[in-house]
Amino acid sequence: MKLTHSMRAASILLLVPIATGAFAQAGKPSAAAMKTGNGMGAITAVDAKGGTVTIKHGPIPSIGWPAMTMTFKAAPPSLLKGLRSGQRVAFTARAKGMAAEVTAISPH
Ligand SMILES: [Cu+2]
Repeated sequence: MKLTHSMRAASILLLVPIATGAFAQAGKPSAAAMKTGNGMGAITAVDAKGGTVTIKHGPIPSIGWPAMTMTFKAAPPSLLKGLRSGQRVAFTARAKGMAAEVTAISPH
């Protein structure tokens, strides 16, 4: 059973750097909290004055969102030029907690 013991020791050694890496990432909450992802959906409202767009979008797994309807701040607001309610769009979103921005959006 000497082989089994040395194999177990080897797998413990392999796990240590992985666990250390995860701990180091957890120490940077601001970097970890900002997530980006690409989504598809339909515009339900555009507020050009407020610089926001409301999109009924499908799931965005990289941000951890299910399908939902939500309002995004447009960054920059000029992204909203030419967009109107009812359009189907593809977009890139950036989320930090419940604050969400679109950084790119185009009719699809
Ligand atoms: Cu959403």
